[in-house]
Amino acid sequence: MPFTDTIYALSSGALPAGVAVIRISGPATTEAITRLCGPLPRARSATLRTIRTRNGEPLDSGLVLYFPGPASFTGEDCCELQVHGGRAVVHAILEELAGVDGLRHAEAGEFSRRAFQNGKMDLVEVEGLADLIVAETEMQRRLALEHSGGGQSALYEGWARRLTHARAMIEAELDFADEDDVPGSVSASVWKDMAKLRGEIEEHIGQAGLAEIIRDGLKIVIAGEPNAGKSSLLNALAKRDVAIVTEIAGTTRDIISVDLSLAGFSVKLFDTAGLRETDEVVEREGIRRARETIGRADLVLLLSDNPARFFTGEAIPENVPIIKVATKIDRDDVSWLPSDADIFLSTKTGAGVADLLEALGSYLPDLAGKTSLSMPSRKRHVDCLRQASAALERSLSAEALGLDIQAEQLRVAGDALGRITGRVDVENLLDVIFSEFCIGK
Ligand SMILES: Nc1nc2c(ncn2[C@@H]2O[C@H](COP(=O)(O)OP(=O)(O)OP(=O)(O)O)[C@@H](O)[C@H]2O)c(=O)[nH]1
Ligand SMILES: [Mg+2]
Repeated sequence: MPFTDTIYALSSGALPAGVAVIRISGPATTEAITRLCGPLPRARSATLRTIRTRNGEPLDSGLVLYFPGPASFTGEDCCELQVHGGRAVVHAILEELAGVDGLRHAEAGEFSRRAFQNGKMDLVEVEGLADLIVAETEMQRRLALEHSGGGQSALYEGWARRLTHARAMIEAELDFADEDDVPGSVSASVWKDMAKLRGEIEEHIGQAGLAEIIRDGLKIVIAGEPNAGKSSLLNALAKRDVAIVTEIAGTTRDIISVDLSLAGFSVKLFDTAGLRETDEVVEREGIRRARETIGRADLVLLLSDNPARFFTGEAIPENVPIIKVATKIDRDDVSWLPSDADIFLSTKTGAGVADLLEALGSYLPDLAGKTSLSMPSRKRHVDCLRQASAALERSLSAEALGLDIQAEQLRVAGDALGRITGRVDVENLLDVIFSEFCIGK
């Protein structure tokens, strides 16, 4: 159903800026262009125009780009005005657009919503686009591009097509078994492919953890006894003075986190309160929060400035890897043996910090040789994939119940895949049947 409203908004970033891009989409786009910029420019080519008020007063001059629908981002008539990025300039142009009949300011995400509803993008591509806009690391960019560029959707659609094809074969066997053109026992090859498909989906689901690390970052928690040098290490890695450092044991109470980019990955580093028994109410709450954060860590850096006092208590879950870090090695009142810790560092002299970064790098996923980051990036995708896999499994194990029950589960699997992209398959099975065989000759 076409939208009646025409929407506009500033699509580029914070003002002031060298250039600002104002986007318009909807049926009254051409009217808005002619009102503000004179005769309609040639489609899809940048044209320099003066932008004027209804009284002919110039507001600015800039490039006008007109994209007639359906070959546009939203699928509707669209226009981009590239103007000078001053606050007053943009404000005046938006005011002028507000005065054109049928135009209103766009709501958040409304251009993309129209693109989805007009079939220009599917849900995975929309989500990928949102991720691409907020991507901060190289891996986040690559993952988002895989989704926004349609690579992921093509994979899911390919799987959905295989399911449809399998159902068509089964329907053929059920309905036209006595016809000569239907190869006998079609099912054997179908079930082989369905078993293979289930394996592919399961393998794909297995990549979800990696996608989570890329999207949300590897959670590294700095833990240890009070005064071990945890906050000093956070500041050293963040290269700024984020956390308070004092010689008083029990300085840090709240969880302090900083985001780092390490070898293209996002890393979230957490500084925590030193772990010890205490009656002090605020510190006790800090320690409770520290334990909670440690419980959700992907990796713990366990710090101590004394080999005899490495805290290895119950706070760290068994499956979480630990790097033991000896701190303040510049001091000569403590002597360390190589077996006492994994890394030896001093934030005062900077010694060992590079070793620690290298060690952290080895905990990042190894993507060597991976050219595409084809993996489910959201819980929503994983849920649908699990449903598809479970339905496939039910279909494969329902041999005794008959072909029609098996085919029904394949339909359920296909619908689950369709929900990921938002395009539930409504293909006519018979189309497939007739194109594969010449039944009905
Ligand atoms: N000599 C030396 N002193 C250090 C080093 N790193 C930290 N310190 C000192 O150790 C003391 C404690 O440092 P913090 O970083 O506050 O220790 P913390 O583990 O965060 O302490 P809490 O927050 O109380 O748990 C401060 O006086 C720091 O200046 C180092 O590499 N060498
Ligand atoms: Mg601290």
